[in-house]
Amino acid sequence: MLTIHNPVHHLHAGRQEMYRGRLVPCHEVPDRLDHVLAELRRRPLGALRAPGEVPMDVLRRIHSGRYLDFLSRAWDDWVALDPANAQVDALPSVWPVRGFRDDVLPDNFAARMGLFSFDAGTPLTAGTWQAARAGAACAVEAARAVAGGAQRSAFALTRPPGHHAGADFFGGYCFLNNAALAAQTLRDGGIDRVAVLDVDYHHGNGTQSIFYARGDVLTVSLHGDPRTEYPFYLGHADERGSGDGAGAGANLNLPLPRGTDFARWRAALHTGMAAVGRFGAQALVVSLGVDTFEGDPISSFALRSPDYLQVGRDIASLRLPTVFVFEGGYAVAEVGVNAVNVLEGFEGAAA
Ligand code: SP5
Ligand code: ZN
Repeated sequence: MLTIHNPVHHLHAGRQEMYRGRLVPCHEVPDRLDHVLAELRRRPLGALRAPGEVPMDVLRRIHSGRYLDFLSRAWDDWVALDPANAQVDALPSVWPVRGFRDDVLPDNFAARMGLFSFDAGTPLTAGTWQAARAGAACAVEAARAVAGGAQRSAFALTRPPGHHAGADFFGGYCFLNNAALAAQTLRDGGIDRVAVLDVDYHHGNGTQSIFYARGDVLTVSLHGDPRTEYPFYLGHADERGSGDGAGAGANLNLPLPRGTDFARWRAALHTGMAAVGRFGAQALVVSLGVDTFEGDPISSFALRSPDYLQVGRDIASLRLPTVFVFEGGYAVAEVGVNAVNVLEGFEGAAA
């Protein structure tokens, strides 16, 4: 399996996220990716390379122009407010909820930051834009390799993650939606029906919202029940795609309770895979979060390291060209073993 890794991921290194009224150390740290890379070097699965640059018009296939303008300039705007800001991460603190307008772009930086975000857990840092853009390039190149038939599968190994990012907002440690960009690249590469299977612990709200009205991309997510789990406001089972559009039926959420073990999680995986099969997907994007691990510090499922080999074998049984995109997973020391277990299980079964 070809791996495209983000060589500048470490340029995004948030210091603190807001949690229960306090700033606490970020969970989404550069070490995470380095552990996956180290494990891939111990258990090589194929070629490993860095991406080239992704053109802005490719990002515009998924993200709005005004969001990309904001994101690409945000750090400079933040430091222009006060040179001392160069030593501080930018976090939003004000949001336009129901009844406010989002069509007038405020001049005020904090107000613009709130317009383009949904939580205070996602610091924007000096290198966020460069890291996120290079990460998007990983996803796009992995998808191109698969769409063109050069590879049967590929892995976009990047951070910051992407599945919480919408067409015009960041949040949940995510800025650009790498999985959505991969799915769109598969579509633009001539594949008519694409499925996104999101196995991260958290609901892939960004990916769902991006494709919600579309019938050409099926989105399936297995995740902690949003009644108790982040991102809380989306991810319920009755969200089936926009009713009046082509998207009706092209979204499937499989919320699961805290404490879900592998047997129960795997049954939901099979339900999601059956939907991918019924949809007639010709290619698959897997949002590969391993925060379903029993030792994850911010999540509450109970998968164990060897279970991830079986996850990979199960996904391989779909027999689809597949792009894996790295998402969450915060048990830093185990994240490499768990992610590479999925890929190795997949490769072993796909052979
Ligand atoms: C990509 C991804 O997995 N994003 C997850 C974002 C979760 N953000 C909210 C986390 C809440 C942190 N709670 C800290 C609990 C410490 N015991
Ligand atoms: Zn997650």
